[in-house]
Amino acid sequence: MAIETMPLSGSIGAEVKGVDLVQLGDAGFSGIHRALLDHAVLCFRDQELTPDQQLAFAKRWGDIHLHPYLDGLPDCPEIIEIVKEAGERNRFGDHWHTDQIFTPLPAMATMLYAKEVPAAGGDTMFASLTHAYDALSDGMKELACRLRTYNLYDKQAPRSRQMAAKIPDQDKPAAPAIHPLVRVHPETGRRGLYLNEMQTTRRFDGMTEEESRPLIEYLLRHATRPEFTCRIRWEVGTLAIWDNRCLMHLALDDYPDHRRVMHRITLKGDATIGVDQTDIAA
Ligand SMILES: O=C(O)CCC(=O)C(=O)O
Ligand SMILES: [Fe+2]
Repeated sequence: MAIETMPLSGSIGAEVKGVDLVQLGDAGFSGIHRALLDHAVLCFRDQELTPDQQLAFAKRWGDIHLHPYLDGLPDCPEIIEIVKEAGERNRFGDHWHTDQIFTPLPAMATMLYAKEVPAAGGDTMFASLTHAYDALSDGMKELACRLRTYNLYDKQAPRSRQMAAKIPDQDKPAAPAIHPLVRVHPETGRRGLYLNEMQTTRRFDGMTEEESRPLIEYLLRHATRPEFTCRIRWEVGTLAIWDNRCLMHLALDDYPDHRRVMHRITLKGDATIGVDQTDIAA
């Protein structure tokens, strides 16, 4: 079923019009699924969802991914409540990243539902890793296709009081995850860069941090060029879903005096697939 979408920028993102996620039929859902593959991030305005209804919508996409290090709501553990109080910094997701790259099976998609937002500020930004890959030179594409990243969650990173309290075993070290630097999207077949800022993507596999830093920093600068991005301005009742397999995102920390509360669900993903080494120049 064709659904009505309004693009958020020239590269990625769309607002979906006229959909009530509680009433959505199967044809409507498959239109939304198609739209996510086309736009990488979708938002829906004015949704009224209880935690159970948000969870029911999430389950239409597949199994729920439980965060390895963060606790969920006591009566709905699949939902993580992201809270920033007035007077605190927002530290959750305040750097360019794709969710759970630090696990062997990173989340396929993330869904955020806005419960309480400032009148202005607290937007989320997105950057297309597919467009970023496509815009590289052939030489850089070939090099990138041969590299793998070493990713590690930083349990000690600065966090707001509420978010730090959701990490139970802060002293137990996290396990690293290795992924291809160029990931093939399992549904579209398109290639994209796949990395986070260096607080998670520490280095290339088999190289030192010092050796890796110049190229990681270049690729991040390249991938976050304004023309590869879009931005969601939240209202209470906005629900967004994004595809972690082909974009990065960043939560803006520009509303120091306000509270913001979001309900977040992540969806299970597959093992990452790199470019077949015999196929690199394709
Ligand atoms: O709060 C936000 O806007 C996004 C936070 C984030 O990075 C996430 O939910 O994965
Ligand atoms: Fe995130």
